[in-house]
Amino acid sequence: MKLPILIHPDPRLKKVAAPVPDVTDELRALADNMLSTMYDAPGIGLAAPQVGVGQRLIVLDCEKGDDVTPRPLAMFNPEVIASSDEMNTYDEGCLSIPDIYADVTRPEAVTVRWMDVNGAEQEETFDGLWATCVQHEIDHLEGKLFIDYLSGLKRQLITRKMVKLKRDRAREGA
Ligand code: K1U
Ligand code: ZN
Repeated sequence: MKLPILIHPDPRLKKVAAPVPDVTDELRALADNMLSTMYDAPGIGLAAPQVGVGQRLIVLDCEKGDDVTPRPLAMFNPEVIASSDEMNTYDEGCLSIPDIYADVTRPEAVTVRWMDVNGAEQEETFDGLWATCVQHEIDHLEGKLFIDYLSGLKRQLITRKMVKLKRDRAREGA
């Protein structure tokens, strides 16, 4: 099932999400629906607050291209437990801030610990786009957006554009 994605500004995107005590069937279904929503968008990641759910769940698949095997991952309570000193800059986007891209600098590699859909603890080191994306998604769980790394002026301009986009979409739907 495809879920509606919240567009910035929205107070639900600014809240710190709550830890998941255990993985229930309901949360497994939510993870499945988030993956369908992400692939359909299309995107390479999605965090539960973006679909209005204030729980610590993210999904991602950064295997881009036609000839690659998909690698859908759902992470409950993901935590960065180590970061590289080396940094990487990527032109990031966000499904909650459509058609806006900006350079964000983050650690090039991160080790993440999380609980999988079976409730088992997992740990893996990610680099490249996977590292960028998993950090972007974990930021969503802290109520942080990639535009929070930009200057106040750029953030203000982008926020104004999004307010207009939401107004136009509401008018189209009316
Ligand atoms: O969190 C989100 O809103 C999803 C976001 C993830 C992300 C993208 C780029 C850098 C860091 C995190 C997106 O997926 S935006 C769409 C996008 O980047 C994309 C869409 C189709 C193919 C490839 C990329
Ligand atoms: Zn995002």
